[in-house]
Amino acid sequence: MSVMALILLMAVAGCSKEEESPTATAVPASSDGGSQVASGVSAIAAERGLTEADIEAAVKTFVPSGTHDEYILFASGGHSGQMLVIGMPSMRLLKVVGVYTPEPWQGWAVGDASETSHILDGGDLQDGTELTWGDTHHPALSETAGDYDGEWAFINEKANGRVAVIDLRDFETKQIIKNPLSMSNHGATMVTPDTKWVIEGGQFPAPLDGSYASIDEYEEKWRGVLTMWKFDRSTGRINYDESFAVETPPYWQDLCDAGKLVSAGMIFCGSFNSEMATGGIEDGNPPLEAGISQADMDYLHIFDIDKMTAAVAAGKTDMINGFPVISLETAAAEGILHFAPEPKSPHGADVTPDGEFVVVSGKLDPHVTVYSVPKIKEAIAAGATERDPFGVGILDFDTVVEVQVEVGLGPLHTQFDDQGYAYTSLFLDSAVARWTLGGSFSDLHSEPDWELIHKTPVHYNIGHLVTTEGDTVSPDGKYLVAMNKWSIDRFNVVGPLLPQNFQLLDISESGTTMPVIYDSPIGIGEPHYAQIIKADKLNPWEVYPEVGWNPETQSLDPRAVAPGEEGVTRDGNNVTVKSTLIRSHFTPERVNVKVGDRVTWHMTNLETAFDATHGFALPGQNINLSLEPGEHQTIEFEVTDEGVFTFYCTEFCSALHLEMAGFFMVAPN
Ligand code: K7E
Ligand code: CUA
Repeated sequence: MSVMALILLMAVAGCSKEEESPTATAVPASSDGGSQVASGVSAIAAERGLTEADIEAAVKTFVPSGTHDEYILFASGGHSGQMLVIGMPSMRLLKVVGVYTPEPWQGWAVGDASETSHILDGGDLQDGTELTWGDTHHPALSETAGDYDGEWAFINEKANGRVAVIDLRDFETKQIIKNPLSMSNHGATMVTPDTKWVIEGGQFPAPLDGSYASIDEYEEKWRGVLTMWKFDRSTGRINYDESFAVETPPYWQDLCDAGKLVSAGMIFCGSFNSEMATGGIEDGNPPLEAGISQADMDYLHIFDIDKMTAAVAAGKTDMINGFPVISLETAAAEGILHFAPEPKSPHGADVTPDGEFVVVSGKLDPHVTVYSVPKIKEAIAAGATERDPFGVGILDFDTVVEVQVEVGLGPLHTQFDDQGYAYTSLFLDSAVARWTLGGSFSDLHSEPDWELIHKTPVHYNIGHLVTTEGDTVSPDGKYLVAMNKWSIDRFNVVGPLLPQNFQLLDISESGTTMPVIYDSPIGIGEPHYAQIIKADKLNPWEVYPEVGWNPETQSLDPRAVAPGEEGVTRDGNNVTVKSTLIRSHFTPERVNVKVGDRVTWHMTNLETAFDATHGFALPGQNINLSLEPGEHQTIEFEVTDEGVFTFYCTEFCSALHLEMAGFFMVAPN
């Protein structure tokens, strides 16, 4: 069925734009005014029990074969440790980028032999413990002047406190860094509007040097941390030596957002557990979730980047685990950190596109609290009148809050569009709330400012939500994706572990029209957050720029093998193999080694054709590589067991793909 036919059908059937009309009647099978095409479609619709709203949703999301999606969603892969790349509005999964977990299709960090394994090793614990999974939460796209530039992506890893850099020329992970001070993070990753800094906010406090301290010393010795990673676009890497951290009180720091425009240079992080509860239900204490939720207010953390870098330049840092840290005392004294009270177990802290407001949601408060950045600046200039037990200045709530808007139960995160609306996820209501912004957004909408306009039910238990280019200075406002934690009855049952449900909402119309138009099951981890970029802002390579390209260095590899250079050479126990791959053979096809040899194997894919990827599977050695057109890889491993092993290509690359193989023969020594 074609889009044209569907449009025809809607014209014939007088399709209504009313949303959320699951009870609407199915399209009648016979249509008196229609063409044959339309009646064919209406017959299908009748047979399948589709309503007019269903057909409208289908037409909005259908991307015909051979055409491309308008937007690309970069979603966290949750505890799969990966990052998902999804086309919109079709919601087709385009790629799962290997980040913190080995990914065999991409040859990503499988085994110990490859260079990608060494990138993953960059995130190993200080004692050398290898990590083979991660819990990703918040991807961040690189920005120029506050707008996505399509060059880089960053993503945090909550469970062990890591940050990764992904190059959007080839959608591969290039760097993984382990935080030297913390075993966890959460307000990560966010970037400043120029991507000079990648922000890694913490979550669970602990002594920053990794030592033991009794829980009775929680207030005295356990600490939180905010880490500022300096990103260098010229190298495409985080520069560890120019990075630093700020010590924070042992409250549980949560989501962060970087200021932009009027708030550029500021960082806002929510927190909970100002109570400094430490649990101990087994000793008769209130359980953690009750202890943490006692106080009416927690603290929005407000950081000043210029004051941080001035303190670092002035040498006002301590070295902890070899990493410069601005102490809590210095942060408080120099005004690097201020607090603003925030109500009832806050979660999200989101800066509006003009940078003028920060929207905070308390999970146990039906309101969102909107802070005014100019008022925060004035209050800081006037001097804080109160201080927390660690000496951090607390700004007066009523002085810095612009307004509170009642939106519904369990508000978590907020996103923005181009019509002057904000969208807040309501976990307990299982809904997306649309409400109006004031200030510079007032003229964009026709309704009164700061007012709830509409709620669309979602299915179910929404966590984050994300709008098209919603974190930039100029959101597009076309689509919203509700990232729902539970899917319950929405899909075929696939056993007791259910997929999450990304629901696509059309937010292009104003007022109360905001229908769900697609359900997309996510059967890999629990994605928390995502960002959506206009697809034409991305400029990825179709093939590597030159034959012999090393994706780890993003340059021509001096070890690349040219046709005619193939062969096996031996120097004592060191065997060097030089291979080329092209449809449909490996050269050489016979590699003879002995037990105890150390093998260095250079492999160059000579292909320059779009999509002509070859794989390299070597049984017995836990090796699988993906060599994309032009790619060079070098692997190194030791041979411990005799036998004959047939290596083969793992990508069905040609009619004679099954013949693309060779023999790795290990003789006894
Ligand atoms: Cu799941 Cu952003 Cu980690 Cu909220 S966080 S849902
Ligand atoms: Cu190369 Cu299959």
